[in-house]
Amino acid sequence: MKKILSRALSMLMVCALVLLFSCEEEAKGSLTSDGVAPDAVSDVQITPIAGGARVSYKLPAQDDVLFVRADYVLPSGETTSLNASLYVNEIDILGFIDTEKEVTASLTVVDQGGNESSPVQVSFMPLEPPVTGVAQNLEILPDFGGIRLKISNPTEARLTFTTYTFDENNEPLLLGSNVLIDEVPLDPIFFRGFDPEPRDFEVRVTDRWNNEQVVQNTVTPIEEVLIPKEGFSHFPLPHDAPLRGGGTHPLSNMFDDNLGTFGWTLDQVANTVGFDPNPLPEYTNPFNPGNVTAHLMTFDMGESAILSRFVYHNLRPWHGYSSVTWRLIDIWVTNEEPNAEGTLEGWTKVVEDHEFLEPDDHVPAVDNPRIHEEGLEVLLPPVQARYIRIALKRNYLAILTSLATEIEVYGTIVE
Ligand SMILES: [Ca+2]
Ligand SMILES: [Ca+2]
Repeated sequence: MKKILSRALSMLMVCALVLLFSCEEEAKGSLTSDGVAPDAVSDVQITPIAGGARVSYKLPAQDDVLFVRADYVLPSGETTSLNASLYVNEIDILGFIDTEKEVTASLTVVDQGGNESSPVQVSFMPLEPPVTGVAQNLEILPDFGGIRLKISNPTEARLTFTTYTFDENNEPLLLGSNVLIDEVPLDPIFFRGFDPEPRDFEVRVTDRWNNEQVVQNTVTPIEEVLIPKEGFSHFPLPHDAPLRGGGTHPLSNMFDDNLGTFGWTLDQVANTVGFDPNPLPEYTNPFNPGNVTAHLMTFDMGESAILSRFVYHNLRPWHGYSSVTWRLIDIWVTNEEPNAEGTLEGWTKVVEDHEFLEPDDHVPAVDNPRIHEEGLEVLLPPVQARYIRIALKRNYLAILTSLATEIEVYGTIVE
């Protein structure tokens, strides 16, 4: 790219010099047709690549050559062309899925006057395109209440994954569409809300040329239950956040199944109160600006479970993504009784820096009650645990304090 740019710049400088020295006729002359077609490309080399071929060639010697055009027909039947500037001597012809079918393209040299050389035909057998390999390796796996897609996309091609299930008449029902340009998805792709019964799912993988590969699987979703709140208890540990007002709003209010009651930890105001005086290394002293701090809150769920998700309900329907609504959290879990010193030894951090961010399409007046009533969800890895420890690192205020009306944890209880 740099090379092309610098060559383009030197061309510009030449043009500027030409104009400066009043060689206007020459400058103009190069923009009008000389009526003479350029010679064709020569020394054509074809290297099959994924989904097509790289075609390299030698440009003709004429001074007025502008670009090389490749013309070909895509598998969709669409006729297309691609231009390569005179600063490169190769062109990638892409968009093919069938590795058994020969592709033919023609290369034409075009000059500044629009005169075209005679075309040179090239043909090749494409190698397997990314969409094929990605579809072959894609797995539709059972997950809590649905499925999880396991995707790897080593070539980082831009691919679209459209997921369907089927209704009782076997008509496809769209579950969602995900575009992926990374090697692996940044966030796991889940589709949930199904009973634990065998069900057909289908993922259509398409590339930018609309080549499609279809993956199907019959999957039995894993049963997901709400871990009963009656079994929950606050499990205060050293280093956990102190309660505000001496406990007038105990953290047991966070699992009394009542959105009108809340647990409240002491405010951390202007770096003076509410902090752990002997902080854990994971959540260091906030009196040093820039250091991470957190409000730790620990709960015993009373049951050991394979975890699936955590849900948090904010204080007020109208708060939305503002005020004391949680913004940034870590979640730690352990299946064994936590160590009495309250350190994080023996705990596993299953969620790091989860941020509750307002979605782009969020309509506050409509969605704020939903945030309060339905809660904000965090997906958990399928780890077996009984104790859960939340580290609240930020809310939507400068004051760090936790006011939460309810929490829920889902998963499969291990008897
Ligand atoms: Ca010419
Ligand atoms: Ca409550």
